[in-house]
Amino acid sequence: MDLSNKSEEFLSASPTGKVPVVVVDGDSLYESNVVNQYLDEVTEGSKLMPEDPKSRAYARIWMASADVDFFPALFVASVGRERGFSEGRISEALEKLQIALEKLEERLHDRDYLAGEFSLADIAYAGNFVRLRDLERRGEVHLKGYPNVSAWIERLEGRKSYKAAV
Ligand SMILES: N[C@@H](CCC(=O)N[C@@H](CS)C(=O)NCC(=O)O)C(=O)O
Repeated sequence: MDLSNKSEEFLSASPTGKVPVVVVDGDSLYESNVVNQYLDEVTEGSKLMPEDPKSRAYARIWMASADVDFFPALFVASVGRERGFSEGRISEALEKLQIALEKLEERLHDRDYLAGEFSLADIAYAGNFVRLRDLERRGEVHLKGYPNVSAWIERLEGRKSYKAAV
């Protein structure tokens, strides 16, 4: 999908004009965390949401935070210059990204994955690790300052499914 040149077919399927969107029997499902949960529910095999209700609630809390805190800040910080955003907006996004990384650092100090076991919560972040690594290469984010986050990123990047998807 060329997002700078959206087709009519795509626009009629995606109510927000954004990806991802999945059309099921003519109905559009959108919002990546919602789509991921739907796919997890309708496919066979090991499940990607925890069984325990409290762990599942935490998975949802971190999925929401990926959507509201992490992704918007990372997005503006990573593409801001090429899109002509103001320096003020970009530095505000970098500050918000640091706050999101600090929250992740704290969460991961005594667990390998955000909801304890590997889940859709981790996947909600992993989809943007490529952008985060870009910012690191550009010297705008210093992941070494977040050792728990760094180890978690490497753990996720090392998974066969991550390598196949990215
Ligand atoms: N909260 C939404 C965010 C979707 C989103 O922002 N998608 C971006 C790509 S990462 C997009 O389609 N941008 C195109 C546009 O805004 O025109 C989700 O998780 O699905």
